[in-house]
Amino acid sequence: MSQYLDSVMETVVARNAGEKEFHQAVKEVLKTIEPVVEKHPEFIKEKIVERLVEPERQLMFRVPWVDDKGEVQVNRGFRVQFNSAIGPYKGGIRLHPSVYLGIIKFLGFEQIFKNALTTLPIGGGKGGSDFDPKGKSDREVMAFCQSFMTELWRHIGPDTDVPAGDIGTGAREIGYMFGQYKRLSNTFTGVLTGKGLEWGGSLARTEATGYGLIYYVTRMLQDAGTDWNGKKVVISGSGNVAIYANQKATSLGAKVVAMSDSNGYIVDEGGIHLDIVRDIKERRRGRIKEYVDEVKSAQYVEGCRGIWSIPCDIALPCATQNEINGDEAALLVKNGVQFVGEGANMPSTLEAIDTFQNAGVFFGPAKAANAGGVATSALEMCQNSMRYSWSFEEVDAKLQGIMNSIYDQCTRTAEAYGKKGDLVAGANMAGFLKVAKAMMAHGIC
Ligand code: NDP
Ligand code: 2IT
Repeated sequence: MSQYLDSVMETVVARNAGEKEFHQAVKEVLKTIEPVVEKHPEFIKEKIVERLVEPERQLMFRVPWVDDKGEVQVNRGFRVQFNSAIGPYKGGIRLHPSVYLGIIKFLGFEQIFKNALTTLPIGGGKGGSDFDPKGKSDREVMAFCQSFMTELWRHIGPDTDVPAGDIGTGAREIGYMFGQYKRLSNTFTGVLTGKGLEWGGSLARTEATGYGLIYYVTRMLQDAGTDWNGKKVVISGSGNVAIYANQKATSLGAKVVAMSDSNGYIVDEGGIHLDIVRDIKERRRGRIKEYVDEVKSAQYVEGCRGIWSIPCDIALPCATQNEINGDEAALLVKNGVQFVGEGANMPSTLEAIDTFQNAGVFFGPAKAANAGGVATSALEMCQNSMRYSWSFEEVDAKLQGIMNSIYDQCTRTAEAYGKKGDLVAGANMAGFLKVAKAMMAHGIC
């Protein structure tokens, strides 16, 4: 890193004390954009990087609600409106007990560059709460979502900030939040994405992140002269991203042998039966270990991190941040992994990324590889504005076109700045360039 970028990093750490995930996300970007910054001294003069690492607005608020025992619960809500240089703030809402400001800021920061790569006009933002939907009744989830939106609604809008799903926020939560927004604002607008198909949602949004990941990795495979056929794949997580990544990879001839949740992982060497996983996860809201009750030949192992000890050709981390550390990356390499595609946000630590890249593993970074979800959210916004809807095939074809374009941007930008084959640098530099140019055009703001 140049002395200049080093000093920006030092300021970020000092100003955002204790927010280690945010520091990591910023460092990953600053480590790779030096060639672009060198070529554009005007970015330094106008303090583009210093402005980019500072959110435009950060909201933190109280979310009180009443549980089924009649007790009052108090959670904390967040929305970080990070950057609106190329469009309204756009990004999901994470509901997980680990959520604090540092997590929402890392996600919001990543979202800026990811959204820029989609080619669509969306800025970067992220929200969430330390509320845990697991084990809560539908009524409790509704009470929380209504209270959360009772504060949030005044800060968002279809041309201002458009939230969506993320960990713990699926169709049910988006429904309750949308209902409350509609009631408070007395408007029916596309203020959230990931909506139900009956009330403004887009076909293929549910599948989009997982499918998009597979479309992106398909290009990586093609560049290496191969394809999915017969490849052994390990996918962490068993939520929205993991399920549809499995579905698409399997349809292209891959064999997915392992999936996980936060408690442990299942191994089914014959190939995981996705219908059983979907029944457990989507319909029963159960745990992945229930899989072995139905498939006797499969194995369940307690503890989610062991999943990276399973030999595979392709690893797709689709659960959460920092789920692969340097040692786990080294183990994957030792066992022969050739491709890694990040479905989750920042699933690999900085050491893990270095380990993969130094070993010659073809590595697809989250900002590019998982951008299909938010891209299809932007297609949902587009359909809402037109008061129209496209067929599944139309949306899926647009998604494929977008993932191809993202892959091309990553490879071309990497090559143009002397980093041929480095998709991490390519994604960061391409996303940064687009946002930086828009910020330059807008003057100091
Ligand atoms: P879901 O809530 O549907 O699923 C999350 C999965 O990851 C579950 O299997 C969950 O297990 C597991 N998980 C969550 N937190 C942890 C943890 N701390 N340790 C271990 N496992 C964990 O979320 P999504 O599938 O939507 O999101 C998965 C990842 O993909 C996240 O990083 C998200 O930010 C990212 N992403 C999501 C997009 C989307 O459109 N949904 C778009 C782009 C990125 P358990 O059930 O035990 O909690
Ligand atoms: O991390 C992400 O890109 C998402 N959770 C999806 C955001 C969106 O607005 O669809």
